[in-house]
Amino acid sequence: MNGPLSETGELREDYLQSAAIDARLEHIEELMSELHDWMRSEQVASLPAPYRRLFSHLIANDFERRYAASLVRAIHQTNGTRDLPQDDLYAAAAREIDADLDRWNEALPSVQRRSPGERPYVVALVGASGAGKTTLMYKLAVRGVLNQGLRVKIVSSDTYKIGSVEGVQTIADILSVPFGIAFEPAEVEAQIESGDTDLVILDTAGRSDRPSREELAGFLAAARADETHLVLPATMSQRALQETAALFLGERLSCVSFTKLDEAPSLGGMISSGRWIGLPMGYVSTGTAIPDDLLAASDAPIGEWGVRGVPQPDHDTEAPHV
Ligand SMILES: Nc1nc2c(ncn2[C@@H]2O[C@H](COP(=O)(O)OP(=O)(O)OP(=O)(O)O)[C@@H](O)[C@H]2O)c(=O)[nH]1
Ligand SMILES: [Mg+2]
Repeated sequence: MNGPLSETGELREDYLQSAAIDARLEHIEELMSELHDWMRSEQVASLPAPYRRLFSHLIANDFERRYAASLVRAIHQTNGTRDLPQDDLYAAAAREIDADLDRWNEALPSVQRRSPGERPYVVALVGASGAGKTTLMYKLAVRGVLNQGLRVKIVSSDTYKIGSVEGVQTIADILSVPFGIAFEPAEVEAQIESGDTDLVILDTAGRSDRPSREELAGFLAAARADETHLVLPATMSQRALQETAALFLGERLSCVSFTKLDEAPSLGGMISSGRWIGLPMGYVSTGTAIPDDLLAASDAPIGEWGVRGVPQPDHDTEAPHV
């Protein structure tokens, strides 16, 4: 039988599989042809084969092509005609990426205990819907309590989603940290000032339409945060990351923290868009375990992960997840 339909009139499984393979092959052919053009336009085509392979590898890992080419050319310039094995080339690329990265100096270790009546240190989290802001808030809260011995309060201004307030209350109870809800910007200051706390972490709603962004600006103005993190998932494409980041760049942002590195098929998009966004990298989140799956970007081998992939998290499976 040659047609796509089986005797019962359904699409044949083998037909579907071969159609999928054809589509994949077509995509690979397109990519190869683009790669060839890019190598020529980015002056990579004339480099020795191992460098061209490194370029292809970086492109396959979603690095922006100009950046991938500049990395490869820089490594070639440093090493001249020396024939480096692939492993050394990958290590050199990782070093080059790390040297390019601007990383935020984690402030939590230097947050002082506040005297009575003194305003706490405020960290605000903004960003894409579902990015992992609320999860990051919980992780930072536990980190502040356990690692720094701080009195931490979590404050949420996300009152839109059904169950979000109850959700924060439940987790705050489990983590034994006080929490507050701000329905209006005017309530933010009261939530920050009330209680003897050293550190307040403010979570916001991940809505990015214009009225919501204006409302967010109101919350941020009221919070007068010491640091404001733009939170974005590393699973987004470079283009989506940049488009989403652009919506928030009008705010006074301190850094960009990336989440879901464990689920990202590659980190080239995250690293390349991070350079485009132009903010230092704050934290990176590598899973849902609280607070284990969180690293200050300055402690994370981002270059290595960008070139060789993120290792699967190896944490205590008993750690709480949300
Ligand atoms: N795999 C993985 N999942 C994560 C990570 N961070 C958060 N998540 C999950 O992503 C989902 C969304 O996380 P939230 O923290 O609710 O995201 P949010 O930014 O607060 O979302 P909104 O409030 O809807 O804007 C949840 O299921 C989290 O468990 C991470 O680093 N890795
Ligand atoms: Mg949330």
